[in-house]
Amino acid sequence: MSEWSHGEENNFYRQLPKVELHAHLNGSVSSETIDKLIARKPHLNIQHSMTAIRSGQRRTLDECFQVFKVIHQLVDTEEDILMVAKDVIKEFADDGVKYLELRSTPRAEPKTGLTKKRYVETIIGAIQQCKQEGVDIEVRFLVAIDRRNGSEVAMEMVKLAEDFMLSSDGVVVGLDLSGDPTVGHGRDLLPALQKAKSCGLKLALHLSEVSSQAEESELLLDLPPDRIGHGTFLHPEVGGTCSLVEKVRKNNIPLELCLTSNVKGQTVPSYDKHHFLYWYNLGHPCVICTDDKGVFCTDLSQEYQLVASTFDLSREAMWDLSQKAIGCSFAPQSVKKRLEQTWAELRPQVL
Ligand code: 6MZ
Repeated sequence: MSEWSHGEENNFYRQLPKVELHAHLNGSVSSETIDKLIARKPHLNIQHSMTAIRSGQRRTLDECFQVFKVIHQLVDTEEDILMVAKDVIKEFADDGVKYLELRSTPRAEPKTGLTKKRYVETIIGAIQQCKQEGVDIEVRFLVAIDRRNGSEVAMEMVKLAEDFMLSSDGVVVGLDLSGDPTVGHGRDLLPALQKAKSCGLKLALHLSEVSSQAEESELLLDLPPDRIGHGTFLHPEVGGTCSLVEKVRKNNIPLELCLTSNVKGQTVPSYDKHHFLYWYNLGHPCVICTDDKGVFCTDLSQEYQLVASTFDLSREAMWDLSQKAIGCSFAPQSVKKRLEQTWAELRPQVL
């Protein structure tokens, strides 16, 4: 048990400098921003209960994907995306996040004239505006492939990401593979992912988020990806295999772990059963992330605090986790070096 009061603990995790590597833009929209979106589109009749899963509530993963569809109805113009992206970036900065990798699925909305290219340009614009306004955070962007959309769209996203990697001043650094894990098969997306890798895009892939994905994970781990989202069912204790674990360990592929999301989405039965412990005990790189801070009503400080209290980890161990996340990011060496300096300057004498 911690000898600190709840308030002191809270403060420590807010002030802890943090790295967020797994945040879906439309899943990260706060209730304050949802209010502004609802005010812009009252005719949709959308209420907060439809866009967020509150404390103590649980949903099936399928129901979580319905929530994203509701949010997508609210975010369908350039103005919406700009506002949402700026608000999300500022909220992460307010929570002590010093480096953020945002990911989002480019969407075309014929009704409003939005194109996939403008979608990405608008997010890059939001990142640049935050920088100009002096928001204390470094932000990079991953173009997301929704597995539901199949191989052709996946290839289109790779092309889009490649173009932006060359033209965005280093803001676009890679690709995310996400979406409903029960839909489609990674085998069909391999050519697109291989192409992405060969042109220098980093790959952060959702793997084994549900138990039926072992065969797909075997295949995709041979790429190999640069990071793994969730990886809930990779290890043998939950129906994965030693071969999967070996592949992850051999290439030292960091895992992005999102406790609240996994428990609220019911892919993990309770916090103490979270696979964080399995990988942490192996000394494997684990990065604590939020996934969808708006939908799951959390923030990164809360996730750190949750890991510390669930697994009884010291402040020193938690500081170490946050610092090691720098090395798992897709930032260039110069940025990593600067972040290391920030961590060194902010480290309290006594933890
Ligand atoms: C898989 C997820 C996800 O892209 O519109 N997404 N994919 N597993 C999850 N676990 C809960 N959470 C979010 O943000 C919303 C989209 O991110 C993906 C889904 O494709 C969702 O539609 P963007 O910004």
